[in-house]
Amino acid sequence: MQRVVLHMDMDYFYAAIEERENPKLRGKAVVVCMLSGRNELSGSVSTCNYVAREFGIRSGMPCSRAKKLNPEAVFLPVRKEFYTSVSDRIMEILRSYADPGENGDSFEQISVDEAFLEISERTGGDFNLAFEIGMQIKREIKEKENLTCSVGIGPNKLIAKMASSAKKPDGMTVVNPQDLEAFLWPLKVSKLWGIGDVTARRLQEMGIFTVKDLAEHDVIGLISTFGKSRGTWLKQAAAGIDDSPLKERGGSEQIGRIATLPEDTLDKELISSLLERLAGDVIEKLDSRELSFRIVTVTVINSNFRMYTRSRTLTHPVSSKEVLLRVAREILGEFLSENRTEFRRVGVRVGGLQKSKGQKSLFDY
Ligand code: DCP
Ligand code: MG
Ligand code: MG
Repeated sequence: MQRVVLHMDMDYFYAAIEERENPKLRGKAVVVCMLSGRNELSGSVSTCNYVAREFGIRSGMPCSRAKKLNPEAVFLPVRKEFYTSVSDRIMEILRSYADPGENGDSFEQISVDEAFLEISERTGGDFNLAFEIGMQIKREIKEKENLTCSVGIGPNKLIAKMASSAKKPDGMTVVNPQDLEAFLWPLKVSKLWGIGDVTARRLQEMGIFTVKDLAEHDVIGLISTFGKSRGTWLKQAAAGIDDSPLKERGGSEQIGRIATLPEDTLDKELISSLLERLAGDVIEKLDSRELSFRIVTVTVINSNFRMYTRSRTLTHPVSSKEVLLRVAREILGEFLSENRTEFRRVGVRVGGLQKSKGQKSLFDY
């Protein structure tokens, strides 16, 4: 069956959320800044809306430079947690459009605002149906979150990813297998997903400027410059070939809290009560995002500032404070039995996060 992959990327994501939250910002240049805290505008630009982009403002540039480019722009500080909660809801919407896929191989979130969906089964390889699914996704995100996104559809991840950035904002680009070359070949090699500045420069030195140039280049020449695997990859990518599967991310994100004890101590009760408070905070955060955890990690820093960390992995994801506390106390007990130096700080964090399905504790199983 013909494979169909969809890639979605939100438009000017952080700035779009800020615009949505404050309609007075509409029409103005909005710049979201990662402030370093030293002084006003000492950080870098996280992102900006399309009005700001017309002034040449871009992600990554110093905020002070952005201010020079457009003194009238509205500068806002990053609210990462808030954006992440919006992102989580969008990802849930997207996930519902992906093939059923059992092994986490039909949905892959690759950043806070983008994801791949395998839709080969749902569409039966039909790109017109894929287009309809893309439109539905855009409609649902618009309705539920009042935000726009751009969608790319292609026979693999490489093409889907490049298609979604072909038309932005609020774009939709479908690249049929038979249109592959027409889509890819006129592009500059630097536009090929996976080619960075260094590779692009080296290719240019070899006289390779467009993807077509790359596709027509002798593979042996590429291999001798870039090595076997990279050389073959370049040749294949230029032909629009990519067999890589989707991989559900194992939730590398962690949520944790750490705090200093009222005094350096080895008193189990004292340490436990702080641990309980921290665990409560962690659970609150998890609840607000409807997440369960599978990994519990406890960290202690003793009065000599040595740090000890130990984790436990549960058999099922849970969201219960009781379970978190029980496991955290167990680890703490081990640390206490092995250590004679007083503890100064303790922390608890959870990982292996995923959306809760309602279960509250291990005992529900
Ligand atoms: N981001 C960041 N720092 C960067 C790049 C991005 O903090 N150097 C954050 C802010 C973006 C979000 O990640 O809103 C998503 O990144 P994108 O590259 O998808 O950029 P945008 O969504 O902002 O804009 P576009 O419409 O081009 O996708
Ligand atoms: Mg984006
Ligand atoms: Mg993105």
